[in-house]
Amino acid sequence: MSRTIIVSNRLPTKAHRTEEGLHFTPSEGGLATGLGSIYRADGNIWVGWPGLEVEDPEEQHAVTEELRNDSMAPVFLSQEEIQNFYEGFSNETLWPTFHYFSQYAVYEQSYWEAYVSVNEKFCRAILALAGPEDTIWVHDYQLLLLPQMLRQARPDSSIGFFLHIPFPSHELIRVLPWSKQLLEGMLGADLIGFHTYGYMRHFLSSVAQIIGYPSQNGLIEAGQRSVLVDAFPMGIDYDKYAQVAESPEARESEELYREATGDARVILSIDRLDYTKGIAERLRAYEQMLQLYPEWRERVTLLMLVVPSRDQVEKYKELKVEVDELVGRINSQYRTISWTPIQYFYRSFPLEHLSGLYRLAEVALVTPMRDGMNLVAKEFVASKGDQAGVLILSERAGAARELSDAIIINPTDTRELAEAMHEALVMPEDEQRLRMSNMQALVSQYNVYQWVKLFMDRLAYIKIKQQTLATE
Ligand code: GDG
Repeated sequence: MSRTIIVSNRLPTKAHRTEEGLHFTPSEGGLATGLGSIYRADGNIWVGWPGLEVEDPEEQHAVTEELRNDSMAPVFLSQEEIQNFYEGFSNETLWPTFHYFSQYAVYEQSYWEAYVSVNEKFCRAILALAGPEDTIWVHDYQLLLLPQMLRQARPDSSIGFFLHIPFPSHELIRVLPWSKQLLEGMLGADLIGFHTYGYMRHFLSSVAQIIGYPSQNGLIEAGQRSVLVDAFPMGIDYDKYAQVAESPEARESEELYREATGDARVILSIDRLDYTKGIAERLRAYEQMLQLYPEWRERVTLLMLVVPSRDQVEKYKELKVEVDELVGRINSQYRTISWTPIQYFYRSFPLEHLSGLYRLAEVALVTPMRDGMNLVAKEFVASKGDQAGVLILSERAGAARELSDAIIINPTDTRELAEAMHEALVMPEDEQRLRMSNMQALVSQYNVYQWVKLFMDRLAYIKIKQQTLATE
């Protein structure tokens, strides 16, 4: 029987060590939801790191047993691997490079070696579980070498790869000392998916210029094999977000925050702490809006939720300080006895609270410098029901390719962003509803289940196509 093996750096469940022993909490991430229906089906399995350092073989055994009951298999990483492979090569080399922040990238041989060896570790774990008939779907930038490693061991297996972050221009890729190995690693897959056609074109041009493989209509002639490249914009579980938004818990939390913000109109901003998300630039634009349009002072509040992330990496520590200072300065400069310009939270919220905030906000600011897709934009749209609301969206988020009814801005242009906030606040309700319902139609149709289906169908298609090409 053929099965599907999903592989990602993190499992959709996180293990925690407490005084009472090990605890497991499920992740509510989009990927976990979208693939939930697949990996829990007969015999399928999800392979990844459980998010905790576990060295003791007995404890490893306990974790493995616990996860097995939920169709998951752990790959354990040592402290050194977490530092060099995950925080190092993945988050200090690849992440900045792929998001056009090359100036932040660290080129460190020991990081690279750890990256190779952890990809090999994943490969061994998969080979121990998967048979030649099984379909393997590898996810994201932490595992770029894995498709080729798997291919060498299993020449005929069906292997898919999806990149969740942007794929940049080949001018950035060629700066990486290991660019050729990374591209060859990806080319081990039969199907390589990106969020947008733009990323796909950059990848094809990198492969042509750096490796010399030509392509036609997304089909690369990679030596003896053909590899298909295509765009699959990831969606969300639309119905889940729409339903949670109607729940009593979400309404209650909306009321709670409304009491705190009083009569002020609410602009919402939600991101992981990351320099790619444009958080500092957004704060400067908000300040500019208060200067350009003083009539909004005391009448608008920026509700900014920043979720802690990668706090061991230097650049993230620096960004935290910058954001804290900016919020402090703007609040102290403009606040009055009865009004705080920015309500800033540095923590993560339960889904129902997030949903309450999506309901409350009249404007959502999604203004990353670069973002593979950005699911917050889509979740805001899904949570609005028949309410009005305006999305301000960066042209450099993958989501902008689909959500053309948002106000699309250049996130480095603080003046344009300040003007967009004003435009959103005065937009007539009819226009808001029209734009919102257009976006809702799109986000509900191209949901995460559709995304999984399209990818899997395309993977099946290329396997058949390869056979016909081989017999021609
Ligand atoms: C990567 C790519 C691409 C946020 N705060 C809380 C919370 N969240 C949830 C959101 C959303 C998710 O986290 C963030 O997803 P994004 O897509 O916005 O961004 P990344 O984490 O950077 O994801 C990105 C994505 O992969 C998928 O391919 O879109 O471009 O960078 O779902 O709702 N969830 C809860 N509490 C919070 O406080 N429960």
